[in-house]
Amino acid sequence: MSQTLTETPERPGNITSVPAPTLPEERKGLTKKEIAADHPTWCPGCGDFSVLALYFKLIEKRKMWHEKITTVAGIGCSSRFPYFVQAHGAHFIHGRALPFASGISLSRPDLHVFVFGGDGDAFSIGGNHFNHTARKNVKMTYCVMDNWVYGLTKKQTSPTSPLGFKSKTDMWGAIDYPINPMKQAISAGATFVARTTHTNPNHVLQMMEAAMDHDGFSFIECLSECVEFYEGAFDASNPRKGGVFNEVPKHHDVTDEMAAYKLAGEPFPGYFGIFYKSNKPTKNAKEAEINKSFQSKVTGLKDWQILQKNFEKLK
Ligand SMILES: Cc1ncc(C[n+]2csc(CCOP(=O)(O)OP(=O)(O)O)c2C)c(N)n1
Ligand code: SF4
Ligand SMILES: [Mg+2]
Repeated sequence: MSQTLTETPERPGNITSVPAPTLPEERKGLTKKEIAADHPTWCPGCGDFSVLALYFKLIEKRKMWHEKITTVAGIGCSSRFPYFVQAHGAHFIHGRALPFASGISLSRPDLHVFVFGGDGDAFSIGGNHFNHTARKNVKMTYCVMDNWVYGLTKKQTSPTSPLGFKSKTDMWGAIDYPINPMKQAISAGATFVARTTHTNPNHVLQMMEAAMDHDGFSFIECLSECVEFYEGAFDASNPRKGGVFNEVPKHHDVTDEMAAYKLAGEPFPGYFGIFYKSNKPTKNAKEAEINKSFQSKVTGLKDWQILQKNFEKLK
């Protein structure tokens, strides 16, 4: 990978007039030591540790640099993620990580935008943002660490909690039908939809790499056990606990939306791997096209100046 600081696109203000520091063309990738920030405050044994460790591995393996990645999250145990990454990022508002990340992705196409969060953050309070970011095909990778419960607020029913789950909000057992994250992602229009589990590190890394390489909105449902409030939830998917880890069948056609939807409907533990992948133009590419065509009409203006002119016209 040949990244240089000077690749940063032009932005408002005088930022681009500052000469870029002289750096060697090729730099060494970051080590885990350089990318790991604070000591994670999760409970010992929480599945989220594994997802974080694999994110570090991804950054190390793909030789990504601090200024080329951004890590965004909402609120929740899983959403503490950016605190523990020594790089740019934001621990944002509950359920609002995706619109925030969309802004970054659209204005800084040179960055890899990663969003991490929980099932509550993604599918309850952030449910609408999930659908709209997926349908707009904004380029980013969204990894939902699904533990089937609200962990941070100490055990409420989440939209993925199964029927009968006893929690502080459903003392007699959950009565609302759970959503199926994979079906939701496919039907919302996500162009990359995959499923993995924290107990299979190689598989998590494989899915993260494939998602990152996808040009579009890539979604990963990563099962991540909450040992405090839903211990054993995913044992049936863990061979070390007597369960089964079934990979997506080799003959599955990832471009077949109906086949992906059918795969998503298999009862737990279901399948793990890439369910769906399609190549549709991203919102990023479409907006860049609009900017290009306007720039040819108003020579010398920057993207933000075109935007300003358009706002003035609306007055
Ligand atoms: C607007 C708003 N409503 C509610 C909350 C309280 N709250 C914080 S995290 C959370 C749910 C977290 O669950 P999930 O997203 O599944 O993350 P987990 O902790 O399980 O990783 C809730 C309801 C909040 N912070 N902000
Ligand atoms: S409460 Fe659950 S999700 Fe939160 S850190 Fe503890 S084990 Fe992890
Ligand atoms: Mg949760």
